[in-house]
Amino acid sequence: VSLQMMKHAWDNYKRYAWGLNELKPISKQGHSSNLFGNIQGATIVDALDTLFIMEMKEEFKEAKEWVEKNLDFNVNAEISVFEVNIRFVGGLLSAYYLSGEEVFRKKAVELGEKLLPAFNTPTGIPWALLNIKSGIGRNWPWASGGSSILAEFGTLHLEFVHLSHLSGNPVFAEKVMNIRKVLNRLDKPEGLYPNYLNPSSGQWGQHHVSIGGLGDSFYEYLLKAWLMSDKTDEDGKKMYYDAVQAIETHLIRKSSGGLTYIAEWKGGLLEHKMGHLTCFAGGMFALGADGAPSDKTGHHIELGAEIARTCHESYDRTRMKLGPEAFRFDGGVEAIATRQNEKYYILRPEVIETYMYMWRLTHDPKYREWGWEAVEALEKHCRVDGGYSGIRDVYNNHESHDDVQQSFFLSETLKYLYLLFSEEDLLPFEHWVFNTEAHPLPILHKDDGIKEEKQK
Ligand code: DMJ
Repeated sequence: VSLQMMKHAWDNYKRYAWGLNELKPISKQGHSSNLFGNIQGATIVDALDTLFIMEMKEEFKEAKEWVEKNLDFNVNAEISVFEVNIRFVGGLLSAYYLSGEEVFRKKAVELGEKLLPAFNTPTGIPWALLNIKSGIGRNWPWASGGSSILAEFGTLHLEFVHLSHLSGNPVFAEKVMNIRKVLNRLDKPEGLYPNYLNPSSGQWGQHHVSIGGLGDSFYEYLLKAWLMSDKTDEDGKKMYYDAVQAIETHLIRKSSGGLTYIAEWKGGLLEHKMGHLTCFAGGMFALGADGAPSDKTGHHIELGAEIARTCHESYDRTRMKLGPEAFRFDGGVEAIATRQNEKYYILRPEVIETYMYMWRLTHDPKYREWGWEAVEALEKHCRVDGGYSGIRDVYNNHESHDDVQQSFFLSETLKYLYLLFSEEDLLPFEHWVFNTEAHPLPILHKDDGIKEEKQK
């Protein structure tokens, strides 16, 4: 089914928005997001590996030809360093590792080089935004005290380590190792990492902590950096398990109805709200269970299962059986959005991602059942003639479509669905880690270097 869904999403993108960043499936035209400046083709690059994995060979070939001929980074564009890294660098790296086609390696390294000026700050903590022509960076105007964002500068590690590995140039890995160093030197309030860090002073901004937006994939990348290093990156490992300990103590709570949730922390006060983005953490806890101190393995799996259940409830308690952007545990509600501007669903993957990890790590059939419910809801409410669209209010009787087919729908949501219903020898966890945009990167095995030496 996810293959049919991918075909529908891809064919319509191709028909109405080919070469542009995303598709507007209702108005049947291109959608340009300013996250990518005027770099084009986000959907193509984001979808390459999904096409490959689903064996959509013709489509993969067309996509590759587009990349060869048209993907151009010599543009005067201000881009989001984070978004371009996770979608474009990540997408190109995966396409290279899966297909072995040199063009993807070349483009990934070329783009990586364009991103380097973002690190020209007094601390080496990169800017959020970068003009890739002039090399001038700055931060989001809304960010506390001119800060960079934890989930943005903390979500470069996996891709940059691979860029060094593939280019032979250590500079990429050095840049991200320095971020670690800066973080390790800082005092952390209650062992937690605030979402804001000023790249000039090296001081935290507002003490807001989140495992959802602004924080999320920083934690994910600590764990995955350790896994991707074939469990040699002890520093990443320690930072991850220490962070989870602090998160459990200060952020994880149980509702009176028995649902475990992860709250947000604002200078010591809890906001009892959980974002759809936060739902990825179920899969993360389960993936990290294996490396947890021996008496904690079962506990981390259990935590993953509880978050999966809570997020499933957030879907089940809506009219459309699709989860809202954020749901609350206060004012007499549990796992329900109460504010109008938190009731939308934009084809996000995090809940399905967690089902996929939980399925692979526990084989409890309920995760496939829950995934199936999501497929049915997507088909019923998000599928339109011209592709798939997000929904403005998942509690409503009637769909009000937002008219955007997000590129992560093809790279993540559909890929995780496909993996949820596939055999486990497809991208096994022993050999692959997924970047935060679901792009698989190979684990760099300890003996790889030795093998390569021998081959020579
Ligand atoms: C994706 O770009 C990535 O998963 C990112 O980590 C968070 N936001 C979207 C999907 O919701």
